Amino acid sequence: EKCSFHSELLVLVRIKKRLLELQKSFTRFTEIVTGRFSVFVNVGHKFFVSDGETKTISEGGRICQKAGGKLALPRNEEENQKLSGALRAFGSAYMFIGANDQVNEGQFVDTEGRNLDYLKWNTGEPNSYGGNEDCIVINTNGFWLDTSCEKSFLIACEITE
Ligand SMILES: [Ca+2]
Ligand SMILES: [Ca+2]
Repeated sequence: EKCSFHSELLVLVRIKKRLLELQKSFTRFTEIVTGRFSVFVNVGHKFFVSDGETKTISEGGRICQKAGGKLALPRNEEENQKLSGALRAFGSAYMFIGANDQVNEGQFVDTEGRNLDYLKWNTGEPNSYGGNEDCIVINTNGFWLDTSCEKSFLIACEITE
């Protein structure tokens, strides 16, 4: 009798803990949806959000960091398709993604400096045109092009649940 009561109490504590976790993430995503971000695409545990504004990559990075995320970077085909879909929804041609070869020319890394396992270069890219293309944009077909980090393009952030 005593033993059974104890295990039921344990289950109750676990449910309560999970409930609090769910409430926390619900509040967080409500803030995102009702806040500045209008596009909200979910892929697994990842969310791509965008306010539809064009910015330089450094401005974009700051906005994403402030929102508790980082610049969107597709890590697989499914994420890449979702992100190019979001780009099409805005009617823009290109969107910056969170990778660059600013440290070692030709060696593209994410914002934490890690090598990329997934790449989706357009034909003839990266071509480092004019020797000044260290950032990446994705096009509406989901292909990537290296481009100048000084230009302004649509920005999306990724937030991981
Ligand atoms: Ca480059
Ligand atoms: Ca290029």
